[in-house]
Amino acid sequence: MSLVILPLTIQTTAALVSLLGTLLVVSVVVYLFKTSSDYEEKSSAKAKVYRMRDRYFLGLALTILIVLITSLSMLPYPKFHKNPDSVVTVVAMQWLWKMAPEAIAADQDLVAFAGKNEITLPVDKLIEFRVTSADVNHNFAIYNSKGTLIAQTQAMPKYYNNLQYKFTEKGEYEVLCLEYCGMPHAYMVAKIHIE
Ligand SMILES: [Cu+2]
Repeated sequence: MSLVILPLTIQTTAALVSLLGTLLVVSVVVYLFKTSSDYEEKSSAKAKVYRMRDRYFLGLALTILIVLITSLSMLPYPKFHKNPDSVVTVVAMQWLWKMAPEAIAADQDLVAFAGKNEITLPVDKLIEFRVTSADVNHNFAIYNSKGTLIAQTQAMPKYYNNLQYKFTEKGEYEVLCLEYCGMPHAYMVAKIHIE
């Protein structure tokens, strides 16, 4: 039998930490009950466990609160939202992308919108993608030439998500849909050329 060693990603670390935490709690409870022989000791052990549980709960609540407050200030909006150098409208629909280097009117018919699935944009300029959908939920995801996801946002009907991104390298980028939207979902591909 060979031992499977999982790579230490954030997920496996989190799983390991919760497993160790659970084992710790279980062993303390088992120890307390094993070492208490008569009823009197059992009820005092029970009180001890309850006290521990209260402290554990308070500690956990405090940790979550601190992490929440700290991480909220790290959210990328609207603090980092700047005036873009150019605006690109992106309309997703089953099963294609339409992109055009202009902002569109709120009442414009999205199905008739004359965008293309290929666009050329300048390097080192702040681009704002205004992403929406003409039908169901899609996800506008930009991949670099190495196949690494570099930016993404949800494409939702009747709503615009503004995604700002500055391409620092020239080359070919690929847009894929990251929200399953029907059988040909995987063929929803567009190209961004950065010059
Ligand atoms: Cu899709």
